[in-house]
Amino acid sequence: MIHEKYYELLEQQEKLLSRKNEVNKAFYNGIYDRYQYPVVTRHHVPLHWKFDLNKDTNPHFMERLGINATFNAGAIYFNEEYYLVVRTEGLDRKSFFSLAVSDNGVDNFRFIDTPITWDDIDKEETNIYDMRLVKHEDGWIYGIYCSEKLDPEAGEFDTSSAVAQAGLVRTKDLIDWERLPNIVTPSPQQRNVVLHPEFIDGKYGFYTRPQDGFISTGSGGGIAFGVTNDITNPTIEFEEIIHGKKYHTIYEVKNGQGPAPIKTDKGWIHIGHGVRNTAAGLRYVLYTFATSLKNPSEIIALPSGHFIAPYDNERVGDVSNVIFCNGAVVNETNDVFIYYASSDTRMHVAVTTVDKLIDYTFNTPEDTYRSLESATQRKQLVLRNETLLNEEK
Ligand code: M1P
Repeated sequence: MIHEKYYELLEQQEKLLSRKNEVNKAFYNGIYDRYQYPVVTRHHVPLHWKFDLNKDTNPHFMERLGINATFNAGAIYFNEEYYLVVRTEGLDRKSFFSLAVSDNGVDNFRFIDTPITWDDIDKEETNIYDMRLVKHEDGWIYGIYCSEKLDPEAGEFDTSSAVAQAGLVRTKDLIDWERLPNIVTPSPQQRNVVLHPEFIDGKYGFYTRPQDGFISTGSGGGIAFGVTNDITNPTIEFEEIIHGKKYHTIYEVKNGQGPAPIKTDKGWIHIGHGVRNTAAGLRYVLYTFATSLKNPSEIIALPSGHFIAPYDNERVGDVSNVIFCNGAVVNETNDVFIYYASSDTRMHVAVTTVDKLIDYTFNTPEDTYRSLESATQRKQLVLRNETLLNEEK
């Protein structure tokens, strides 16, 4: 017999799931709209994923397998619906992937089916997270995720040193997934590996993020590009850094490719994250750049500063002061839905258009890398505007 509390909680949850999400009018930058509410939180996870509904075995209706957070979702626009593959973190700290879908991309996201699983080909793999979904021109939808295990070199009493690698899966329908071998690269560790959606001279192209350590990137830390011939046994022999970390920028400590780049008439538009250190710890923000249509490893535009940074309540969570994005989709009317997580806790959406993304990426001034030059850059804007204002008087 199902516990009566289930129906009470279900009614409450339905109010959350069906709540309309409006543009947040208090925020304006002309570049994208923010929305009033997060699009997916741990409260969106179905009750029967957390509770044993049976009154005989769960008389107090306790959560048996609680959920801690829902964040860093991969995204895809598929069959005219907006799908997220959500990093869903249980109270046991293990992340797993689950599918949530909405018909408008900004509200009414619902978890469907069951948590995603596939053949367990690597018994050392402990944690899995941050999937990038890519519909490749070969016809498959690929997912690349971070596959984490205890560092085999860790000393006897070291129970926290970990190794991150790029796990690879593919699917045709988002329901059945085939696990392929991890992507092998020259770097000892990898995170933020993303498949380019098109063949590059007949090869599969990847954005990678070589790193020496699990958190500290050491001699790595930039966004790199490399190729492989065989996606079913993927080895990238050579990775070339195309956008490295740099002193006194938003990506001073490290950076990483976000979702797969978006193809436009002017170039591929990328959304990445940049990390800098502060007295309060690492700060993660998003930025954009563009690569050439002829050569997706050649940067042709790089606006200064951040594109999306933690705002209001987004600042606080399990890992505060973090905005992270590994999912963005474009629909048939060229609206761009950027799914970003705040503070490793919940998912939000920012909505813009392909035209606005191009305008922002190609027309925002570049970083001058020095304060006085930055002041001069702004002074020129002020003077041009003052001339215009005087002319219109
Ligand atoms: O906690 C912030 C982010 O840290 C890592 O990102 P990166 O590899 O760029 O440092 C990831 O663990 C990511 O999941 C997390 O959101």
